[in-house]
Amino acid sequence: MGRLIVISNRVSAPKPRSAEGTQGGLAVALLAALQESNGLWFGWSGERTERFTGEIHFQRHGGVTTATVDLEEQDVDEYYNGYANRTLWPLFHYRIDLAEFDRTFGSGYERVNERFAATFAPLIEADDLIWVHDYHLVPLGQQLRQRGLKNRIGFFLHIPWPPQRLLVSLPYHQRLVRSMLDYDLIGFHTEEWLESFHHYVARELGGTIEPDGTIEVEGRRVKTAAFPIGIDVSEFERVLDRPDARNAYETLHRSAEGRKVIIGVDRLDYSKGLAERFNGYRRFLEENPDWLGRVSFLQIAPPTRGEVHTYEHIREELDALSGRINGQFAHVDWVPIRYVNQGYPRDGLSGFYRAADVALVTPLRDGMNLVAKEYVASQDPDDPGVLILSRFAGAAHQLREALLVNPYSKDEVSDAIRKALDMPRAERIRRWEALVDNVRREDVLHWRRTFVEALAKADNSHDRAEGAALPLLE
Ligand code: GDG
Repeated sequence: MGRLIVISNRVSAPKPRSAEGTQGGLAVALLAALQESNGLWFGWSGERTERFTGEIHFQRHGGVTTATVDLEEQDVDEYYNGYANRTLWPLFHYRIDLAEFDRTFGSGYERVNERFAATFAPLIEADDLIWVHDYHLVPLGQQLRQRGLKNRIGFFLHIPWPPQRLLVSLPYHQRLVRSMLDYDLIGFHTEEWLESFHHYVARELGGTIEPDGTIEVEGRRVKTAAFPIGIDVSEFERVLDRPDARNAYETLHRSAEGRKVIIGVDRLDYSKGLAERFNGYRRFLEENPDWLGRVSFLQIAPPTRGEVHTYEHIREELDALSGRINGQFAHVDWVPIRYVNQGYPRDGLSGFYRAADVALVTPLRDGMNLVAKEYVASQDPDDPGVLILSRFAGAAHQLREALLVNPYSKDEVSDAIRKALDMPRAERIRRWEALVDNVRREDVLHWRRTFVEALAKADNSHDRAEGAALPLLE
């Protein structure tokens, strides 16, 4: 087998040992795979340039080469802020009300995908395995084929795949999905997203689906499957012994002054259901006066993608809502919600998870949700906390022993909080053991290995001749 080539919107360069604790599990898993095969990681540098030149910045650390390009302001606006984050992200999270359809976004998206392909194709060798990531780069495989690449190319989607009836509201939806037929393997987190994809292929493209997940459209055969992502469990377990994790644990534990602690950790994004969660907690306080003063909810919500208007709106909404709840219930010596609008280093986060009796992970829709798994991995086996999880997170398919809730229902969230806070230790241990068993078994290495193995085995014997990409219909 040749090298592994990872292509994603942003590249996570290997960090020096001292900063390892700040590297995400996904990056760690991919970097380990890249190291093993002396591989390359391509993507956008995150920098803007006046004119796109295609100049590649190479960096080499610990056996991994990263290669990045700068993008023009207009590229960033149309491809990243536009089509990726204002069209595909909301639509794929079932928020058609927030999706913006603008033809300049679509053309900017295709232009950047072409630019990525043109820049990186010359660096790829014949036996390299290529793994493309996420909704920013859906048509990249097709662009690479058009440059004559016959390698095995796989695509993994980190967010949900929407139902066919929603997806058809995207102008040129067929053009987008047909571009995926140039991959050899397409992966999703769950059977649910896979099923929605199959449904679309059958209904809109007249394709057939074989029992092993191979789809066939107009003679093109592509293997499709679910590969649920996991976390780097051993890293999470190790972190808990580090000073920063211990300090964070102590700080939260001490500040709770004997009260129960509920935690939420989410990027500030409308898909995470934060307003609904706050309202669920408020309902809990209204219905359970015996808990007033005995519980404290810490919501950590670092802002992301600040340039997008919707994010300003959600920020204002949450500021107002947390203020109202505190205004309604707080005493001089107790606030019901601590809403923190900043990020924390990874080690600290683990300590916070460990100190919390309950985690509220209630996205309205989520491809997987790693926070749920991180919380489970950080618990004390003798006295574990309780996970309340949205049934609309991909993770709910694996974490069946969590308290599963409909995140839109204040009543269900309120009842689950009560149940979690009252749950006897024996039940907490029983549920946690089942959860952690899954989190350990299906960890991030398992995810990476199963995807790469499936890609290495994928059939790409059919003609991948130059220019043989399917014609675009629209
Ligand atoms: C996408 C999909 C899918 C959060 N706050 C801090 C912090 N985080 C870290 C968490 C976790 C990560 O960010 C968030 O991952 P999620 O999976 O929960 O959600 P998305 O960012 O939306 O990720 C998702 C994922 O891709 C992987 O495929 O699961 O469905 O939407 O790791 O810990 N990390 C630090 N400080 C913070 O304050 N250090």
